[in-house]
This record gives sequence, structure tokens and C-alpha cells, in this order.
Amino acid sequence: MRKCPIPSLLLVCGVLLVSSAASRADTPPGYYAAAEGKTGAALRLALHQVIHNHNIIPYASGTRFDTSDALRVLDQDPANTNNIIGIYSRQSEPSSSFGLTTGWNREHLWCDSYGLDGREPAYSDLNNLRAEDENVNSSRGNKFFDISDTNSAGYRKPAHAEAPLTSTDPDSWEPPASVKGDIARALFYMALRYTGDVGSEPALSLTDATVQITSTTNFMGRLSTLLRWSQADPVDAAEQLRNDRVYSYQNNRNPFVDRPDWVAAAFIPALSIARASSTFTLAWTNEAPAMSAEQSTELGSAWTAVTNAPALTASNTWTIALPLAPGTRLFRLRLQ
Ligand SMILES: [Ca+2]
Repeated sequence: MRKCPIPSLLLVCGVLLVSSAASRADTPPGYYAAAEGKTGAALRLALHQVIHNHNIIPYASGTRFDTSDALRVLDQDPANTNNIIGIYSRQSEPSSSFGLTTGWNREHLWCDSYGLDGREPAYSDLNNLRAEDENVNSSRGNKFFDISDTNSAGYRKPAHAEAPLTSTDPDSWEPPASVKGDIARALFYMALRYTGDVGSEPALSLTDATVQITSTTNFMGRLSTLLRWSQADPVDAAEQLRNDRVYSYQNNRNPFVDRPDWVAAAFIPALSIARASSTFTLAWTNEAPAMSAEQSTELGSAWTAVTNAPALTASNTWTIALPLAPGTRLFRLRLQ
């Protein structure tokens, strides 16, 4: 169990507080008008309808402008415009080495085998593609994203010699800190963009139940880690520029780059609260992250852990029963 140093959710007397941030000034006027003021499933649906039906950039390399051409611009080294920078390696490589065994290729952040399955538009979506050194890309394989388990026998840091800021364990991959938020927001985009409402498009879902992430499902994770990373690595000018450039190619934007406050609004759903005589029970769906609970008597007083941990039930719902000890007035949930 790993705890986030910053509480992402604070439940005070049943009120859920989340952070907010100002909107970007250069988002096209009215682009998100239909989504304003919404939360949860309603927000996700409204944003989906804003960003779906994008202009598909072909994946296959050829004489047409394709995704490899786009990545030469999107992931260009600002210090050397003839080069790209690998998303994990953070190394500059000549753009001309695309496709060479000693060069770079296209990395799918949301692994192709976890629901994309080589089908456009998801397969070629530029929000999900990054330039990466071919060897490092191969090393990541189909691992989901998470904090590496340093106690695992398979723990490695770096995960690959050519990506010194990475680490890995047998099932997950931890990218450099400077791109953790970028990757999280790209995966949030994918879960929003691909809802299965069109026959050729998958319904993608982020999860904390990482056993669900297989080549026969459409899951990716780990959701609670991605929520933490989106806070720890906020949007910067380079990520904004990439979003603007993707918009120029695909005619759609990543809402979570433009409006980081929508990450919590879209992916941390409302809690259901059921009170009994000596306990109350919180429940939230599997889309929500794993959390631990703490209790206190007054604001400003010390927080102590609630001994029972949230449990993921067979129905993909997290639940925790919180005891109403004498004097206890406050509970809070922390991302694990
Ligand atoms: Ca970043």
C-alpha cells in the first residue's frame, strides 16, 4: 500500500471537496460549452460528444501524411528540430531513424492489445501515440502504468539502460516523473473518447483491479496511480503545445490538458453513503481508485487510520464500513 501525500478527496460531513483550476485562455471559444457545470457520467458523456468523430490520421506509413509524420512534430526535440525525444527515454534521437532497429518507433500508451487491436481510429489516435526508442518500447511491452514494487524480485531501476529515469516490476511500468501527468491525461482522454458507441470503436475503461487488464479485455490502469500522477505532474507549456498541435491534425482536443480540474470531476465518482446505528458504509464503483480511510474528531486534530481497508467486491464496487466511534466527526479518504 502506498499513500498519496496530498489527500485527493476530503469527505467532511458528507461534502466531497475537489480542487479546481482555471480554464486555459486559448481553448477555442465555446469548445467545451456543453460540458460546463457537469460532473461524473454526465461530464464524461458531454466531453465525449465534443471530442468524438475526430479527423483520423492514417497509421500506415506511406506517401500520405501519417502518424509517424505527426510524431516528428508532436514529439520534436525543441533544441534540435531534426530530432524527436522518446517519451520514456527522454533522449533525443534523429527523426530520420524512424523504423530502424537502432532508431525510434510509435508507442501506444494505452496498449494496442488492451482494446485497440489495430483498429482505427483508436489505433492511430495521436493523443495515445508517442515517439520512443525502439528498444525501450519493446521493454515496456504491455505493462500497465503503476508505481514499481521495490520489494518484487523483478524490480528494475532503470527499467532499461536507455531510459535511466524509468523503473519496472513484473507487471507494471513507471515512467519518468516529468511525463507521468502527460501519460495519465492521455489515458483519461482514451477512456473518454472510446465508449463503444460506434461499432468500430472499443469501450475502454481504466481500473484499479489490475487482474482485469488482459489482452481479451479493454481495461488499462492503474487508475488510482494515474490520478496521483495527474496531480504530481501538472500541465506545462510543452503539453499544451502538443495538445494544440494534435488539434490541428485531428480537430479534437484532450479536455484534461485544457481543464485539469475535470480529471477529478470525471473520474472520481460520487460516493454512496448508507448510515446504520453504529456505522456508515461508503461505496463507489470500480472506476474509482483504491483508497484508505482516516478519521478525526475536529478539523485541525490528528487523523488516525480506520483499521478496516476498503474492499473491492465481486460486483466491482469498493466498500468500506466506518465505525461511528464517540466523538468522531470527520472521515477522509486518501488515494493509495
Ligand atoms: Ca509533464
